[in-house]
Amino acid sequence: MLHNPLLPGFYPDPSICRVGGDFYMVTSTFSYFPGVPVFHSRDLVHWEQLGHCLDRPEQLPLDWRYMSGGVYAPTIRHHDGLFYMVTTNVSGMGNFYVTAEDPAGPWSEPHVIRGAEGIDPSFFWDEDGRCYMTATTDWAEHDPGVWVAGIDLARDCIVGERVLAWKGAMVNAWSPEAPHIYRKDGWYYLLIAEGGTEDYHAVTIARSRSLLGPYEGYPGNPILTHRHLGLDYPICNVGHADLVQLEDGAWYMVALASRLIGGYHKNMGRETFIAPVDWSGEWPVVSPGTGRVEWLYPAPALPQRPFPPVDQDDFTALCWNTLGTPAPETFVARRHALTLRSPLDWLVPDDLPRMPVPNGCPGFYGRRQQHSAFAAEVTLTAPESGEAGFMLLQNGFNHLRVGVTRTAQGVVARAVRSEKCGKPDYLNPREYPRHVDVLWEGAAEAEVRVGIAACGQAHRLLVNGAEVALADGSFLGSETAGGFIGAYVGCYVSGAGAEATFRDFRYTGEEEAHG
Ligand code: 6LW
Repeated sequence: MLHNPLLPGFYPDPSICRVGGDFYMVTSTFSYFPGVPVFHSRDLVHWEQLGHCLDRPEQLPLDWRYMSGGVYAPTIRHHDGLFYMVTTNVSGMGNFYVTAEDPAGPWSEPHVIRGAEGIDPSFFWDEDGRCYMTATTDWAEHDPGVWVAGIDLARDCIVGERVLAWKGAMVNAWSPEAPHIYRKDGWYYLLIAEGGTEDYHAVTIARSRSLLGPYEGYPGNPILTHRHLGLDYPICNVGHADLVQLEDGAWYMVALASRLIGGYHKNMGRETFIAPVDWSGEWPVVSPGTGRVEWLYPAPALPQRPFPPVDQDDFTALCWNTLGTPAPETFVARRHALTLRSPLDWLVPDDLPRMPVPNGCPGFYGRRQQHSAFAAEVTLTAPESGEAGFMLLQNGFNHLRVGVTRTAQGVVARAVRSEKCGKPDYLNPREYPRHVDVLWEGAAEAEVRVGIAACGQAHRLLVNGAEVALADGSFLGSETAGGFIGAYVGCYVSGAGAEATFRDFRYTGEEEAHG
């Protein structure tokens, strides 16, 4: 069966393409590094991560203090033996693309695209081999809508005028974005998202006989939305889709959606889901029979080809990320041991020293929370100075953490709840107040096992396997914390010169059965 979410955890804005019998998918990663994970499947059911498109600092300048900055929606396409990934770095170079012969990498240096505005770029090659680009208009400059134009990939620039292709199905549609173009039965189909990436999110479609339009909306729009299912429906925010056709002609759609946990809380942010599409007629019908994204679907008629499981205790595995583009001296990740050094005290309650954007990650190394019921633990050595510990981080410093420090009285372990008020995305607490509550404090040994476990919104903070504090985790939901990302569990150090070693990481998770 196809189980949703297809990619559980913070994997928003999915884009998919097929090359022969292989499927490839990418998602957005904002201020986490490496950026844009590349996934591979041979049956749409089982997925393995091959690598990242942006795994070198020079490809990905980031400002880690703005966690929902960085890399927005990517698109992956394949043409003439070359893979293309085009995206937007809103913290720096704008719209750019990278290429690779092998999707596992290495991917090229960034090609910044001159003359392209907006976000959510996508490429389309017409039958004559010419390449076109589509993206959102810059809404500060123009009416909200999506544009299309020719692109010269030899000169990395838009050629001719950017034509406003479509403004969306709804009158004064919110956030028309995520455009992709497909060629079918003599038509150019333009798929977009509108309504914004929260509760009103929807997928709509238009078509034209001419690539540059004018595009005419499908009278049956939206072709997919959950906005009419109410705020209690367990899968919400459905939108930002991409379509892929199998060799046997069947169509599927991947899209982002959020799972509600213990009420209207989206702790894991926006995840990747899949649905079958009936495009035997003029217009695609998504999830025929129900018209909404289901937890389970029959698998496509493809040989099932699973992959070996990922070693949970391997700090070099591809699921690990730093917050921001790391400076080499701030972390050393080996198979079963991780050393983190912090360039600064990034957890201070109220006064992050105003500084130029530190190029290093501030001392966080984590992986996504992927289950509504999970347990994660690691053993660490108490740092000589500063703090080291384990953290469940949403964004803007909305986090739960178990930290270890050395004091005059010896090694102290502390369970902390930090909730930021005001604009949640910026990490600089100087501008926005935050509440930091010490939930528990106690003596610890120089080597201590710390962890966080959750079942729904009941979050337990652990020291040496024992629960030392219980906290409601609903403040970690992205709808409360804000921003475009999702919760990470990870190791951290904080405090100029703080250094700690971590080993024996374990993450286990389970989901309630559906269907
Ligand atoms: C993405 C755009 C969006 O680029 O949010 O709200 C941006 N919709 O499609 C980040 O996910």
